[in-house]
Amino acid sequence: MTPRTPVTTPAGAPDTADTDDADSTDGTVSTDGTGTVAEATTFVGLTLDRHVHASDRAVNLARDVLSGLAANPRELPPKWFYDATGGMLFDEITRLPEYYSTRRERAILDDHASDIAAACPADTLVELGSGTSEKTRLLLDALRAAGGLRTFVAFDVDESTLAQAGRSLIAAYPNLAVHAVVGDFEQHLSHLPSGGRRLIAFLGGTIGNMRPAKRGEFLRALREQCGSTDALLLGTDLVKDPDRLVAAYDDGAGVTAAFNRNILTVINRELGADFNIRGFAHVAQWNAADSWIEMRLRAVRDQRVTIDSLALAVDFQRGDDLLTEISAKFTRGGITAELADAGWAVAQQWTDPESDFAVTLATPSTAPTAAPI
Ligand code: AVJ
Repeated sequence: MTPRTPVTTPAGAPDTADTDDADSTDGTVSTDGTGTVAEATTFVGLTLDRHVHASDRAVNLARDVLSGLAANPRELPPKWFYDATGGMLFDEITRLPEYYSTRRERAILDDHASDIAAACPADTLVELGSGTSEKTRLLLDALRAAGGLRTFVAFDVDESTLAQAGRSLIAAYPNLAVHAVVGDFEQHLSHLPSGGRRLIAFLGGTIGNMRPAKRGEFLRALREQCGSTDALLLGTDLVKDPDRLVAAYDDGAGVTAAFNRNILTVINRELGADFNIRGFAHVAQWNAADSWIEMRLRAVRDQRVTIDSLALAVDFQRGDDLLTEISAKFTRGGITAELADAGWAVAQQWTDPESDFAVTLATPSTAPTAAPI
């Protein structure tokens, strides 16, 4: 069973609770300090579930770094960008002139949140990879206006981001139960709180960080978790002029470069490595064949990196690449086809006037299509 930590925050009051060591490992439900057992589904205020603990994090990072550096080509999963600094750098990216996608998606949600709420008047909004939950408010407002909103489930790998977002949300929505779940959406989907009618939002284009086979697996797993009245709201970046795409991932101010290199800082700190971040250049390229942007770190000189926790030394020759992220770009038809393959029927699809970004609302189709053999 999963440790569950009700954070003792009266609705609407400023939250001073410390969530750091508040979880119990025996799986019991803690009390809220008044002697009342807090139920995740009814507790108004902030509840936190941890599926990833600080100790798992080190183990998972070690495993990913070990296999990623042994692979050819070398590769690291982009989820490791997002420590507190990485989250701040990503926030900064969303405000860059070159990085259009956050603004485009927000414009779509601004225009269509009420259509979304009308099509799926959910009592629970679930946001996967919620980050700072900023755009979420547009959806929360629309669902609240539609009448039945009770619970917001924020699902993210980074606990500090979640706790912060959760606190500001309960202050803004005093009658909302905010359920923060620390987890990895590639592993812990089956732990999503169930019950009621759920709108599951996966925004920002984050699905583009997965390769097509992974996306299929993910969408099928999500479909299996969903009942007939649940719906998926999926944000995807669209194919466009490669120059604009590359600029969005290689901005003039160098924020994306700092974001990219931050993955090395995370590994240095958490695995006792000695990456010299100035030894790696930021590279962003459009891969037309696979329809994705690739972000790489390229060794600017020959160098040896040691990783104490792994008892590992890794040699880089000048020009060697480390792939840190793919960010796939879609077509409207491609999105519909991938969803259909995974058992989802598109109910509605919206784009901004420039067709830079798409937001798709999909519902479970009668039966998920079998995975290809
Ligand atoms: C948060 C995954 C949607 O792929 O555009 C931004 C991350 N990487 N700049 C994206 C990112 C470089 C972003 N997502």
